[in-house]
Amino acid sequence: MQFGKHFIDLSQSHVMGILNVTPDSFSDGGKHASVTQAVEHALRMLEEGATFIDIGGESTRPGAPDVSLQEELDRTIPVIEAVAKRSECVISIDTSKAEVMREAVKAGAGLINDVRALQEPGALEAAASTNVPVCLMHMKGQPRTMQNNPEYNDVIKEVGHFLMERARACEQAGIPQETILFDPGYGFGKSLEHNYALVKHLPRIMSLGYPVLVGMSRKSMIGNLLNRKVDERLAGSISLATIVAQMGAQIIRVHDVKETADAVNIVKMLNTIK
Ligand code: 9MG
Repeated sequence: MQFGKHFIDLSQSHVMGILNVTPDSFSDGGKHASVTQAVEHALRMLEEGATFIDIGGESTRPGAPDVSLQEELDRTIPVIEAVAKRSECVISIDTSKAEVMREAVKAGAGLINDVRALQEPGALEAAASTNVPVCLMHMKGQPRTMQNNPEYNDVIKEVGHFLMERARACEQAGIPQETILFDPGYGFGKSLEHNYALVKHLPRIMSLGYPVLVGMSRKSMIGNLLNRKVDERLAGSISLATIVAQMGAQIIRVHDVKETADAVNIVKMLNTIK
């Protein structure tokens, strides 16, 4: 798939490193200091084996405060410009705002990652105008309330229907089918059982014909099952990354790039053995 100026072979799994540029992510030693630290973190993740760096300025955790357009631009654009200048990776912009999509692609982003699947005003049109691929994620409800007893009759079917509907909306807006990725949205309006059903049946989502991006790194679906705090979820995160890599997931979005890249490389080796 072509991501801006970079072609990436999606016949194998790739690691996407998470770069949150929210105020709590880096030191508050001034704007320049935090851009420098963010870029250093991105470069480290690339050395460790990431193909993609996902840059986001709005936290989607339940209860996180809304961020204004200007604030999100101020947080993300200088970092995208600096990472684009210093590396040859695919930069992904994690946003739901049309204007951030446009400015991020101008600054060097090659993928739009939208947890709201381009449902915000102007997002479809903005994404179409950029000519870069889009990742459509399933979320039931809104971040603030999505974990209040989410219910489904058939979670796999419902997630699949939603993603196919959004793909149709994209195509009607002029986004080519071959530039769309799907994401089941682990942890976004799902119980523990819903999340693990979506792991077990990820091949059914993949059979819809779109490459998939998955994000489970350090999430509550690991912490709640294993009774682990956020900083104790590495083993669970790697286990899940290994399972979805073996299933053929194309992009795995993670905090711990080095360890995940090792796991993905072991899966790749096994898949070369006859
Ligand atoms: C921004 N963000 C947080 N979690 C995510 C996930 O699971 N998938 C995608 N695509 N983006 C996510």
